[in-house]
Amino acid sequence: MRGNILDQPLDALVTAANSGLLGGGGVDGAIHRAAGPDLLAACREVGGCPTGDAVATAPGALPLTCVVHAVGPIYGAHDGAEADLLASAHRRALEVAAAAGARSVAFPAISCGVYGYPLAEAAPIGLGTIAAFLDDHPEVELVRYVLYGREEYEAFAHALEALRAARG
Ligand code: AR6
Repeated sequence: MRGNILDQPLDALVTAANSGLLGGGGVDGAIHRAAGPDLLAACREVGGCPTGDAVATAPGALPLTCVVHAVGPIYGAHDGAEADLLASAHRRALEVAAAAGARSVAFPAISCGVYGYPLAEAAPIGLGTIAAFLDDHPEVELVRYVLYGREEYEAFAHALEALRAARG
């Protein structure tokens, strides 16, 4: 759906973090502002997270099971490993959300803002990775992409149609 991820009453919100986990702009800035200083304190305790990985923390002031900090790749900065890193950031985000007990998870378009990943390339990678995870993990009941702008929404809607057609 199109919207602001902060308006989603799901168990876990995924944020598009950097590997220092010290907050930033974009969706991460919005989530940190809404969650308050306890979220940054929880991130400081974790200390960091490599690209392609994710960690769950307590959600600060947000009424969630957890916030999941997923670190996507910077487009063009990983010698061709970008697609694998984007897929693993999604997979790990779902793994740590499920391990924290979340049954519903909201995702932003990881790496598609400051990190420059083209929407048309990122959308099928993210959606395909999530669909494959859900096939094997019935304990996660709902995953929702929350796309901020019209362009993001259209790219993901198009990729979802293609994925549905491919999966029959
Ligand atoms: N709800 C949903 N999506 C949003 C929201 C929101 N409230 N705000 C922005 N977006 P970005 P990245 C979309 O730049 O590319 C940060 O500084 C936005 O339109 O947030 O992974 C981190 O600390 C875009 O489609 O994340 C890192 O340093 C998507 O969220 C770096 O940026 C992701 O854009 C990560 O860059």
